[in-house]
Amino acid sequence: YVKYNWEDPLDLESQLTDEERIMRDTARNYCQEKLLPRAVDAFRNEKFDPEILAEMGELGLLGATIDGYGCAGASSVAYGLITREVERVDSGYRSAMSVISSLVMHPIWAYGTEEQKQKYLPGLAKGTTLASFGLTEPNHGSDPAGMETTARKEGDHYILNGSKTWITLAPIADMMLIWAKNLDEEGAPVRGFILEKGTPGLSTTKIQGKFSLRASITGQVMMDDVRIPTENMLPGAKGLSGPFGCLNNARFGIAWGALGAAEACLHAARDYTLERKQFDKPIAGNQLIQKKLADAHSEIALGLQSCIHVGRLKDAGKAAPQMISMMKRNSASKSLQIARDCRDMLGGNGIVDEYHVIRHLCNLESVNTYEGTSDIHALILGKSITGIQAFY
Ligand code: TGC
Ligand code: FAD
Repeated sequence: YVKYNWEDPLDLESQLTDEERIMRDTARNYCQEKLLPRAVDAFRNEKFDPEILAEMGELGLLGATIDGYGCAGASSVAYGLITREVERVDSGYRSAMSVISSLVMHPIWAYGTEEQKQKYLPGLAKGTTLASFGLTEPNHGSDPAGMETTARKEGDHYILNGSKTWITLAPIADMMLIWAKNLDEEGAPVRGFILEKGTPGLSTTKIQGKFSLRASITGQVMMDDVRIPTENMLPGAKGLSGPFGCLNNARFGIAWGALGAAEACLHAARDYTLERKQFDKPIAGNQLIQKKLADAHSEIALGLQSCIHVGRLKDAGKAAPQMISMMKRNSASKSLQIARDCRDMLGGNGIVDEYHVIRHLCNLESVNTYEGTSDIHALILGKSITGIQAFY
């Protein structure tokens, strides 16, 4: 037998390519040296520093799976490893990079014209163009099919009307990918439209009072007769499969990322319980503590192993969206439970931000909700198991 390595229990390391290891190490060094020192202040004071995206862009961490246009052309597993490192520091930073990489760059690359790719992808890859993805509306979160935002054609322009809410980066975005029903096509299918900051009729507000993802700015978007050139529509996406196709990538990244946050909590709890003495011995020497550590350690290892498996299938064109629903749901809900258990092991100190665990716990509440709530992903799986849809 080989010696057991508690920090890499199922030997993930040996399953990575050299290129993936290099990208992971680049991301880890950056995140630990440059991001971690800013995280507590950013969360405490609700500060999002846009410079972070430019720094990530410089290291090739944005749109990493795209080939060309200034992007790294890396594997899905490399993308997952990056999100794991970023979220090990803070889910809010991972959220910003997920939105840019999976929810804006991916659809432009997958559904856009060559002109749209040339115009937008290089700036997004550098992190000098900030962008948002607008699907959710005040009356339609889990059921985007009911969206009320519309586009209608007038000459060589589309006119957009409606509103979006809970949109990551919206108040500081230079451009937005807005999903709207196109009234000029039969059945008014959902289409993706690129809106640029400063277009008359387009406005944003910041959502105040968040107790979660405070290091990431979130906003509302209002569209009142926003006129955009017809060439700003993405021609390759028609219907909800367009935004859901982007969500497959973002949810895959979240599945890895949430486990990164859980790992940070586990490491903090291990360090703390080895150090902290009660009843004349380290609390890590108690069975109840060791069970909590063992449960967290096992769930993280099993979760990461599933993520790498689905990542390999994804790159081979053999992944079903339901696999990604399973991964996103499992990682988010298990990581949330792990964060709660780790917070408990830190006692009173567990609620203080300098120990980081409470920040991860608060963030993971959002991670469990956005990109499809835990229960919505259960219903996606339930539909596949039974053949019966239970959404309505
Ligand atoms: P349904 O009738 O099942 O499907 C409509 C059309 O979409 C296709 N489709 C997919 N295509 C690709 N990938 C997937 N995962 C797909 N799921 C469905 C489907 O084949 C169909 O295509 P077509 O051509 O036949 O029309 O859709 P439904 O209206 O019954 O809805 C089902 C439901 C509830 C599962 C879905 O609406 C859903 O996933 N709801 C959750 C909403 C959500 O995830 N919103 C995310 C907003 S973005 C965000 O949260 C960003 S957070 C910031 C960050 O990431 O950090
Ligand atoms: P609802 O859909 O109203 O759900 C409320 C509750 O009802 C949940 O528990 C849900 O599981 C349950 N529920 C709903 N329908 C059913 C059903 N049929 N059966 C059983 N239970 C059901 N969206 C974007 O488009 N872009 C973004 O960048 C973005 N960023 C976000 C950032 C943050 C910090 C947050 C919190 C959200 C963000 N979102 C974004 C929105 C996010 O995707 C939605 O919040 C999420 O999809 C849930 O929608 P909702 O909040 O309207 O909740």
